[in-house]
Amino acid sequence: MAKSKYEYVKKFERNDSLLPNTWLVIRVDGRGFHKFSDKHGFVKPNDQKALELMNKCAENVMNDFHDIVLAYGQSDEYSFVLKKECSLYDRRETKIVSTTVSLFTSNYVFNWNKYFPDKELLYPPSFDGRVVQYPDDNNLRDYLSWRQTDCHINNLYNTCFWALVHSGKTETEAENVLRGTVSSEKNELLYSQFNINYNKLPEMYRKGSVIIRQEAEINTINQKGIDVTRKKNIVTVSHEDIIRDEFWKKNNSKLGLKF
Ligand code: DGT
Ligand code: MG
Ligand code: MG
Ligand code: MG
Ligand code: MG
Repeated sequence: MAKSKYEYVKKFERNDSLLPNTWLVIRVDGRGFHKFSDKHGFVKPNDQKALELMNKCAENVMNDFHDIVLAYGQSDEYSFVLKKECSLYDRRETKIVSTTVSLFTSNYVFNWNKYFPDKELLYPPSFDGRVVQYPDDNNLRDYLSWRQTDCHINNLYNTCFWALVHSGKTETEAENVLRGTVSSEKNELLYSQFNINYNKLPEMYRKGSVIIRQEAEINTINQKGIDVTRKKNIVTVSHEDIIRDEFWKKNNSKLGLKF
């Protein structure tokens, strides 16, 4: 086809190819979820259903984008790790980030009613997205450790904060009690004042959610109508510790890592 005289406008597009042979980490994060969680009456500090909805969105993103080898989520955020050799959209940054964010967001809205059948979605939620490139395996692992540590620090603080508030303290008083305290003091406060053993709280709250593909045996019917068992990689959510070696030793070969 002959080119139109308008064709030249394409030359204004920027080349935004990401570096080859680097891990790509896309992080999506709820926009203004402080307000969103308040308006929708999320349980404080952790709303089981809201977190399960986030996990569902991430599972569906992974089922659509096969280059994602691992996802980690906590609070209103999810990180997706794309394998080094990923050639999705010729590694064009805006394509990769924008499709991930929009697929995550549409899933959030699409699945809302399944998780909150009695709660109307009051306004359309949105998520932001970014991509970070990690050439080095250790940096990738440290990135994931950073997010899981963030989950732990925030959850310990928030658990104390809301226990204090629910016991009658004002938010300012609760902040004053917690100011300058270290982890062990927060654990002690929960135990002595509220009889809460922090380590017994649900793992999803303390550690966030990790999604990888696990081999599973699936029973299906083949084209001849015969029952057969097939091995299939299924995206699986767990709440494991991804800071310690154990997780990596177990999953290294699957993920193409060597820790
Ligand atoms: P942003 O990301 O800069 O647009 O602003 P926010 O408001 O989304 O702030 P962010 O992402 O730093 O913090 C997440 C907020 O979402 C935080 O205020 C707590 C809230 N949130 C996340 N998960 C839950 C939950 O399960 N229950 C409740 N009540 N709140 C949650
Ligand atoms: Mg923020
Ligand atoms: Mg947010
Ligand atoms: Mg956040
Ligand atoms: Mg098109």
